[in-house]
Amino acid sequence: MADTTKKGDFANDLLPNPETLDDTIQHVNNPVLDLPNIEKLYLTAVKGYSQEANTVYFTDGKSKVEVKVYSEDIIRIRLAPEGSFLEDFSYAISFKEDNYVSVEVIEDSEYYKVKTNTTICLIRKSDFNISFSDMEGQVLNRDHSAMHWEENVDFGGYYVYCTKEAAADEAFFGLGDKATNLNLRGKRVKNWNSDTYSYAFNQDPLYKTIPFYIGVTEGKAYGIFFDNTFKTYFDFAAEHQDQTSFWSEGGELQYYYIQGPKMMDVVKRYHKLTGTHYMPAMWGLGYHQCRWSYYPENKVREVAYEFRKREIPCDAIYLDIDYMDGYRCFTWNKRYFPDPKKMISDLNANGFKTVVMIDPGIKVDDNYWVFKQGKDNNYFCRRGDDYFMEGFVWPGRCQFPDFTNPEVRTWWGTLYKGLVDDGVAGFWNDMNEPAVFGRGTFPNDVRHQFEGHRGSHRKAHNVYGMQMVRATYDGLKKLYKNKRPFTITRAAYAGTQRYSSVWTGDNIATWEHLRIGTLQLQRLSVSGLSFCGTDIGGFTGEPDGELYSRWMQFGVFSPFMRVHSAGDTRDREPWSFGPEWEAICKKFIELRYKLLPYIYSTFWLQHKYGEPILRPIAMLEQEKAKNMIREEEFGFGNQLLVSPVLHPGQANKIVYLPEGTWYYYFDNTYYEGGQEYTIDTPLDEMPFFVRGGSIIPEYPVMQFTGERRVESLRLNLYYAEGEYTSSLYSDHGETFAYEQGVYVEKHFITTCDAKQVNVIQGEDGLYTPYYTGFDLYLVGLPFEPKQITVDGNKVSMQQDDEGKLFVKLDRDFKKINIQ
Ligand code: MIG
Repeated sequence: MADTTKKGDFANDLLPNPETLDDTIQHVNNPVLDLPNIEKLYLTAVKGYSQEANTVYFTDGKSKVEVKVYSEDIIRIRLAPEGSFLEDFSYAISFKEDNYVSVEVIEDSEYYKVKTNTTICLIRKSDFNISFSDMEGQVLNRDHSAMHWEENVDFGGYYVYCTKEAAADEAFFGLGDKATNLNLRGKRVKNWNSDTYSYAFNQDPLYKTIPFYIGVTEGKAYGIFFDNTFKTYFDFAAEHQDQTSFWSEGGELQYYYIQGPKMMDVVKRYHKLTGTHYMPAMWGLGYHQCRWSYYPENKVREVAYEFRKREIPCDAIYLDIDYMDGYRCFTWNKRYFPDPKKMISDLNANGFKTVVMIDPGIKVDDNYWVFKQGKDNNYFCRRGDDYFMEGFVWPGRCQFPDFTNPEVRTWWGTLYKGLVDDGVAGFWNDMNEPAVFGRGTFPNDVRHQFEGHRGSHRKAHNVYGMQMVRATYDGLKKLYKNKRPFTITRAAYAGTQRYSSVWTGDNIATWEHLRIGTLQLQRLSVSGLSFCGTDIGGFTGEPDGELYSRWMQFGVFSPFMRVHSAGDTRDREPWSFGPEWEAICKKFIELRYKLLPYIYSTFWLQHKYGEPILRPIAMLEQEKAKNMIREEEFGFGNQLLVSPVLHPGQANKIVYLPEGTWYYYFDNTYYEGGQEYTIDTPLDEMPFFVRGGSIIPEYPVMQFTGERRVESLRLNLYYAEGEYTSSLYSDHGETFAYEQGVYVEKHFITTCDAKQVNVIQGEDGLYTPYYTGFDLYLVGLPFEPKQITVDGNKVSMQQDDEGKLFVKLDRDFKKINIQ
């Protein structure tokens, strides 16, 4: 019996009619309060402290504050208004504290100071004001007023608040999928996962809850992660120009302060806390074609056939809900798909992977095995009064698994077996905000097991989708043996990157939404969810060929690249808009395939080091105030910079290039960075630049990943004076062997001056790549190469089929000198 939430877990759970239960249930997880009748309660003067290893407790006599040093640069603050903390549990955090950090508590007349080697947390004795400074004494973040709380008369718990000072120049980034400007200054946002079909600019909340932000003031950055799963709010100098607040409708006031001063380091440290995405299989980074829905089987085969006939690369085809039998998850509609195994294996033989949809709503039907198993084992969510949580979704009347129960997750993971045996390679989890027709989501009184820390839907709502896709991922990992699953989810909470990629939900085929997409993906990337994409072309509405093609161009530089569209729209394949647009789409999808070794290497930097895949200009050059409001250009990995075209009929656009040197990808025109340029934007090009000094690996165009093996990998060296490092990552591609060190991360260090170019190769890891050599092409060399020496031997340049010169290199070359 898995039903570990019991009637009586909530104070008001005795109302007989489930339909009237909404909003009546108390939070069991808030300490019981006997609050006097006042508005807000604040911490008062500090009375003393005690220390246990890395944790220091301060008290004002009644309330307690915990200051816990996680690592040199990460300090957690917790508030217990009544003096007792809640059980320490988090779905977001995957990190155990570093135990080698030194923690020192220093007391002076004004402050207690909790000090690591990089960060000081100051607790002001007189009023419990908390601030954080670096070793030079520069305060990066300071309470405006001490932490406070308020009785919530609506539901009997607390509102917990933290109010910080906002510096006049301070910029704010993060918060997941918000459809608004990149810099959040002046905005108030709310986190409550919501199915927001055709959302608008500034609409909030959306599908995801990532209560993490980065503040940048005077060129220095820090981060705050408010790990609270209840409905949370953030106000970034909106209500008061000099204050930033975050608060929640329940749970504990608990946040992590993350020291910078580089934005990049803040994001990396946030990833240290919450994990990164596993290495995706290479095909997951290819081009994916989706539609609501491709059916019957003939339609799927026809789409696949067209791709190959037209020689437009594609790696995956998606089946939306109509492949199911009456929308029953884990079943096939046998009329549309009489022999799924055969179809999938034929698709596979042509280089197409099949990805299918799975929703959380399980049809109430005693003849349906999934429902039967869930019912017999008590796996479905119940309401405060013990009735099952029922709601209408695609299959009709449904019940919903409690994914916050580990036993339910294990069961859910096993349900994929049949589809996996049929050959399905990836799964798409939708509607997991959770979404219910009519009422939107579950009522608040629905009970959740929450890993034994039982609670209402108020507490579990924002993690429901995350736990669903976690169940999916964990199950698939077992079913695929050692092969990497592919998963994508619409709803998410902080840390979901450990289990899945994400997309931005039901956007619209408008130019405005193309722009919103560029903002959302940059934001998701600095919020831990780097493997993200939009519905290219727009989900609802009709794009014209130009919008579709410009969106495809942005798609090349979206970490996840998939076209998707709603059922009632016209065709959306790359050829659907006529030959002129088809040619542009083909050119850009081919570009994606050329860049795959670079993209894969960038993914490694994300997986291993927590580097975001998309990098706003603010992150590339945070010391320049003007960059805090730039939002159209962004880095794609370390070495590429793009600025998607966001308007119809646009003949050129102004692009800011950061300091350094840049080459326009399509004709290798050279630019000095640190200034703006007007760049022509013909329809078949877009502003796309390579950083000088880089070595960019490039594949020949293939129709799908792994179509053939590359014997000699092309490397393009873009000349720039100075020293630069580029990485190239390879591994087995499909398994988790890289976790055992079976990968190779190569480093190319280029050192160039006016007369010569040197490249030194180094590497880590145990894997031997399948390519045996490199073809090194040189871009932007300021001199005619006269002499080339590879590991002490003189070699000469060779000519390729197009007459271009390159240097043929052994894979394991150590050093090359060109002069
Ligand atoms: O109620 O499965 O965002 O991508 O095509 C709509 C049908 C349900 C919403 C998803 C969309 C998907 C659609 N789904």
